[in-house]
Amino acid sequence: MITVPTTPFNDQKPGTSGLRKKTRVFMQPHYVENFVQSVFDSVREDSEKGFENETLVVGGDGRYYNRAATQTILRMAAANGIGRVLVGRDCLLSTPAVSAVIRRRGAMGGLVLSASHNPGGIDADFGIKYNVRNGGPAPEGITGRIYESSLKITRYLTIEHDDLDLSIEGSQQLGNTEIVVIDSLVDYTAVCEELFDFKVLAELFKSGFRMQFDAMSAVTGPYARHILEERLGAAPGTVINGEPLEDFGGHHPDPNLVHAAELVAHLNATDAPDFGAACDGDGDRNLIIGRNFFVTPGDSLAVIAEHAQKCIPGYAKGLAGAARSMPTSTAVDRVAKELGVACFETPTGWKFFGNLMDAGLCTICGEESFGTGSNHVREKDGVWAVLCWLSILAVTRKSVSEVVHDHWKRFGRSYYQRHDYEHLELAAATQMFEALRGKLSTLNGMSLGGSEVDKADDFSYTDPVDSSVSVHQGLRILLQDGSRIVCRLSGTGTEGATLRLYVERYLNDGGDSDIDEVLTPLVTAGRELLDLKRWIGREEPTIVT
Ligand code: VG1
Ligand code: CO
Repeated sequence: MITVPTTPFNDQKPGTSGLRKKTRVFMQPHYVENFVQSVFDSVREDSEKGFENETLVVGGDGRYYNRAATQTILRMAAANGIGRVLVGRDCLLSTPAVSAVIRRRGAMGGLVLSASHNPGGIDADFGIKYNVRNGGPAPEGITGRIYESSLKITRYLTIEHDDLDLSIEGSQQLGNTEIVVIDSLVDYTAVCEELFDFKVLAELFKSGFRMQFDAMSAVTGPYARHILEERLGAAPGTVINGEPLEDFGGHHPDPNLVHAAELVAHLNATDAPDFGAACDGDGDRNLIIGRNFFVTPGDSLAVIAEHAQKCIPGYAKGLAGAARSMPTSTAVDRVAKELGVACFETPTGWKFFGNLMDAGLCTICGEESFGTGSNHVREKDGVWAVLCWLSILAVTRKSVSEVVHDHWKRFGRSYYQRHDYEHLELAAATQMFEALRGKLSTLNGMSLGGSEVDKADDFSYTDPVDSSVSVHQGLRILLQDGSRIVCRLSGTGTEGATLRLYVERYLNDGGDSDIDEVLTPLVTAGRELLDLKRWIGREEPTIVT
């Protein structure tokens, strides 16, 4: 074992989902080591059994630097006396698969190497996230401790050893630590099989149903090929961009209408398949589309909650509750109400759902950012969402568009959009945001976007399970007609700042109004409230989802 002296970096504070930086930042000497040692130092005290009796899971989305960082982590795990490390073959594990492995193998936690939907490459982004014993992202208490540790670090522990061959499954020794290279697909597939009726889904494909799945040259390629094509009998070629590449083919592995353009074009073509889906870099996000039809993440969550009990065996007993992040549309709230269960509103980021699920308060949850999931793991899960939709389509024998239209007829529709303003100068964005925060208390009663302000606040959340409080989780302006304008600064970017402006208006109109017409008054009001022109010199967003 070698003790390497080091000095702190002052920027290792995990954001919405782990530590994300430019790849070159991670490539600086000691950078990965400092962060990983800070994780080990912070969680050592939580281990009653002692590290030597614990298992750690390591895997990532295959982006540039994934392999090098994995080797560094393995040497450090050995030096820190961790008993066993399970690592995905070729260092690959999707985020939901890491969660599944942690839970099924009783691991103390896992390190996920990914910057999710951010582009990959030496000049793009990298990230590391620590997940805890329940399989979910470390809650704020722990990420806070990791950050504190990183500010005080003076040394890290490693051993001298050549890189291991991680391309073949099996066990090898690294110092006193057992390193087990595992099949990346097995645990995850087993979890899916427990929830879904593979026979019913296979019959759907047998009946001539066609789909296209875009893995965006990221980690879900092998998972989707195995489950959809090999297990469920979808036609070969159903999965496109199925090879995980270090730079995701130069694209953003972000499953939305802009970045999944190839898939969208297929679904809008004359010979379009019945169903289209895509997942992000690390496999936790999903895009769901039908022929010429986009399902918003908020509607997708609501539709899955509506149909889960009837269409998916894993939820045959019904839902214990639902949850969504604050900016996510309220569509799922109406379903929960109809089902007679609670719906929780949490801050942005999956780590807030973990306690609710562990306490049995919620079964299905989601975010507007193309994330949906359930208590089968403790991460959002892209392939799971696809299997949910396949199950709904198999049982109802309706098209994607019909399923959503039926939902709107029954529950009404939350017209919803998120406008992102990317690449902002950090200081200007922060000042703009603070200026709006300062104004919130004066907005009550003001007429805005065709209604009146009912309540304007800076969202704060008290966890119903452990009573921990998270403040400053986004500004929200609630109008009397139920519409909302929400805004927050992104916590996953690696450069400058990104402002997110979310607008929602609920109408019980069958769902066929023009979305731009419905939402424009709210968008305009939001832009004026933020005084965008003054602070950032433009009003048009970089991307609308
Ligand atoms: C974004 C999304 C948030 C999501 C997070 C991580 O965070 O808005 O809903 O949980 O990304 O997703 P932010 O702070 O940039 O708005 V992933 O797929 O990057 O792990
Ligand atoms: Co992701």
